[in-house]
Amino acid sequence: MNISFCCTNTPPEPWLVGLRAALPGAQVLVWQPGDAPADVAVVWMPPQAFWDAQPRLRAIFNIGAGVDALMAQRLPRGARIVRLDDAGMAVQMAEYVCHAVIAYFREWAAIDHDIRAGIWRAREPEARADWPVGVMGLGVLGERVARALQTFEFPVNGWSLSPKAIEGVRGFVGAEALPDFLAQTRVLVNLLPLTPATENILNRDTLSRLRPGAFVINVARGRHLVDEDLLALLASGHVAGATLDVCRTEPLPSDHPFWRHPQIRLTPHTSARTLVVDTIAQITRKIAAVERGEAVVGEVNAQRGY
Ligand code: OXD
Repeated sequence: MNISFCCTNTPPEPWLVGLRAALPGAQVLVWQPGDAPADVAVVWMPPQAFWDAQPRLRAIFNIGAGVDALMAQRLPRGARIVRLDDAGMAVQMAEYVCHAVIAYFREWAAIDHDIRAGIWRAREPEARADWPVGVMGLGVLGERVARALQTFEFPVNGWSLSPKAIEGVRGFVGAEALPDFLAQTRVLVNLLPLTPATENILNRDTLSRLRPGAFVINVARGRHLVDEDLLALLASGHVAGATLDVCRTEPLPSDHPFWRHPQIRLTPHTSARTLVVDTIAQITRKIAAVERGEAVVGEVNAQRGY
């Protein structure tokens, strides 16, 4: 079996070493133009030229959770497309989101501000019932986040495109349930896949429906959020703060207002990193399943877009 590795912004060495050790019968190469076509591709944002040189791929493994960039390309027909599912990302996502929610709930920014000003002042505890967290997108990562938030006893609601039952999480399904879901949300956590149906879903209309003084945590894709609408709602006070791990353009252009906005906390797309060892173990298992013609978790439905 020939495996071609074509991952932008990813040092290839640990991947080659790991894949060769896990699949000793396979030839694993970093793709170069002119290479013979491969049977399996391991990719992250490859150029279109890569796909155009792959007439016989059986499977494509995306080493990230989101496949929106792939879905925008012309892919070889007949190849099964598989995204990472968990592989050590879900726990990272849960810790990132819980950290952000708790920082808002416990008013850490205001406490820091007081301490720097030499003020020793404890804040009155707020009722958790007034802090319902709404998780948009209940895939592997969303479900783990929803469960983790429950351990801190926040009321957790979930919104998804298809029904998803998670114990203790009140589920809202589909477009008609969205206004109701938003109206009950104090902290909005976005973990949706990016598709034409979800692009710009965080906009003036939807964000205005959140409870006053809401917080927004976007850990999915920058193109879910209309930047100017968030800025307007922060200015009006309807949204009190935002934690953004993703931006429409990454790295964020240096003149973008998000960089220096006092109510925005930015991180450089770091909420859940791909872990090489866990990912290789998962890809190895899934290659074996694909070769046996079995179903694999995380297989992308190209029609649906995720
Ligand atoms: C992603 C990832 O899909 O980092 O954004 O895995």
